Amino acid sequence: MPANLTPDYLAAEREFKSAQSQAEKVAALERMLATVPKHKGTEKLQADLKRRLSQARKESQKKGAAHSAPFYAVEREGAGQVALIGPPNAGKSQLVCTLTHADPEVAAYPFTTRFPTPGMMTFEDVQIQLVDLPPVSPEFMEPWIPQVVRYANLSVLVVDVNDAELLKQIEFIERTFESHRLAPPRLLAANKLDLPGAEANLAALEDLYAARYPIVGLSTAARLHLDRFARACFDALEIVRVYTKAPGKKAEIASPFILRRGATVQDAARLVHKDFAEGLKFARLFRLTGGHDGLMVERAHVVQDQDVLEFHI
Ligand SMILES: Nc1nc2c(ncn2[C@@H]2O[C@H](COP(=O)(O)OP(=O)(O)OP(=O)(O)O)[C@@H](O)[C@H]2O)c(=O)[nH]1
Ligand SMILES: [Mg+2]
Repeated sequence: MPANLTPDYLAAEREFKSAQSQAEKVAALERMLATVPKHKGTEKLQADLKRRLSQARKESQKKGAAHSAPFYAVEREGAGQVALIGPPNAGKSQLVCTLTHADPEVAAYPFTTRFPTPGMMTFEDVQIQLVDLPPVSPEFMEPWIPQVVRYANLSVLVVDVNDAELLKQIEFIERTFESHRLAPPRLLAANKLDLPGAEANLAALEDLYAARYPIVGLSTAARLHLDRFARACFDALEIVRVYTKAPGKKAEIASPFILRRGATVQDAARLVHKDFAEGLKFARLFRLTGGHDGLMVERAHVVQDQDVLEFHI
């Protein structure tokens, strides 16, 4: 092995070794070939890389994969980003079409979706970003999906509750998440509840998986339980809404501040205004839904969803 390989080359070689898919291997080999020092001492290595690259390209074409792995970063917007993961034809795109203004293609055949499509779903007074993704299945998975999942705040598993392959599909997706070291999905959305026999299938699914996931049965087509789905996404994000009010005034309910569950009055103050954060003595706590009227709370007090805070400095 020639001694003068560059750090760029060695990094590309490490990428090759950890490549999970054929497309990732092709991309890594391309980078290795581009970064290998070009001189007499590396001629054998260059020839070897070219041979391996053409081999890897053939393999990736066989599997219908792309030549190199494109990267799709979906910029986060709203209170949280939720990646929709599921087998082909589960209704992921239909869900995004129905709940947001986005318009990904929906079709009765599998592998319709090829690219990520974000859209904003309204839950009460917050916007949650859903990201429609191509399917995950043993036949094929776009190699960039794990990157999008890793970047999202969480993923939701969307399945067709009537699919004969349902349990295999869930197991396959769980294994895929494990092998890519992805945080497991935090919610299971069982779609197509409008079809005959779906309720019984949902009950069976709950028997098997209720201990592992919160499960929401829904029908995108019949617009059934979509509100439950939105609420479940909000809960899974583990965020809380906090409103502010000035003394003697009404609460500012137009746009809540979003905090992580477990955040304190001090964290809320920091988000609202630097002056509140620095000089905060105490806050008065109200509830948007009524109650707690003006209770005095300290900085370390943990806020609850829909708390209304009046800061005193
Ligand atoms: N009966 C019924 N059909 C549905 C429902 N939701 C989606 N579909 C149908 O299921 C098919 C697949 O829907 P898509 O939204 O394209 O599925 P997908 O999960 O995005 O599929 P891929 O992009 O291939 O992964 C379409 O024919 C939809 O009309 C539902 O709630 N009930
Ligand atoms: Mg789709």
